[in-house]
Amino acid sequence: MEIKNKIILAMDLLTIDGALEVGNSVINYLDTIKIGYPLALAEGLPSIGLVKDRFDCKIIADFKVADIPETNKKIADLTFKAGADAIIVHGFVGPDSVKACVDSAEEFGTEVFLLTEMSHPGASRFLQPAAEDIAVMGMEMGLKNYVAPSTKPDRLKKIREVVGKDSFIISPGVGVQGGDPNQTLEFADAIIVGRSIYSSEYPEEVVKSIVDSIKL
Ligand code: O7M
Repeated sequence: MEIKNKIILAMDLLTIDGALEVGNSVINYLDTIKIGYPLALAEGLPSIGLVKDRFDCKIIADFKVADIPETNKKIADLTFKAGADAIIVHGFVGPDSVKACVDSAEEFGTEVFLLTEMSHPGASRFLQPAAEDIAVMGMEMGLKNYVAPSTKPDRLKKIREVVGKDSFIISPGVGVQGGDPNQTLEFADAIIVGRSIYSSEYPEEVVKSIVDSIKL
């Protein structure tokens, strides 16, 4: 996936009006927006199409899909029908569950991002020991897109080693959670940034300063 300025905005706002306001102020600098449960549960699944149409941008639906294959397929189908260009899927549920989302993406001509490891401290207990194996599974399945944490550069580096230079990694945790854009982009292809941008009084200035600071 081509991502302008290597920045994905995590649009975790609770109203569509708020999301459109933030989008208006930053859309000159980015072309990819991540919509997850906060906005989709607050304003409904149509918020995906609404944001996509308003800004003519790509939408990555962050539903961290983690169910049995049959249910995963329904979730992915509904998400892509709503206009998402990609969906984020948990890897720990195993290859059959992930494949159900891949099958859906193939039908819709869209993409799957496989979540390997997470950025918060608690992820070290259960997910971290499995993360490299999850990445290996992704490679065995022929997946190209991965999510790995910016808050743990050593782990991000490890995941990059497993998936190789031709895979595409997006990385959350930059800003409020402590991740650094340039350090992250040593191993990731794009950063995901939420609160640092949308909670700022001046979102446009924040995005501009991140873009300026990134050695593209
Ligand atoms: O910049 P923030 O911390 O406000 O937002 C980070 C976003 O990335 C937010 O939408 C999280 O749900 C998401 N995220 C993480 O913060 N950590 C992870 O390990 C994974 C994700 C994510 O995007 O998963 C796909």
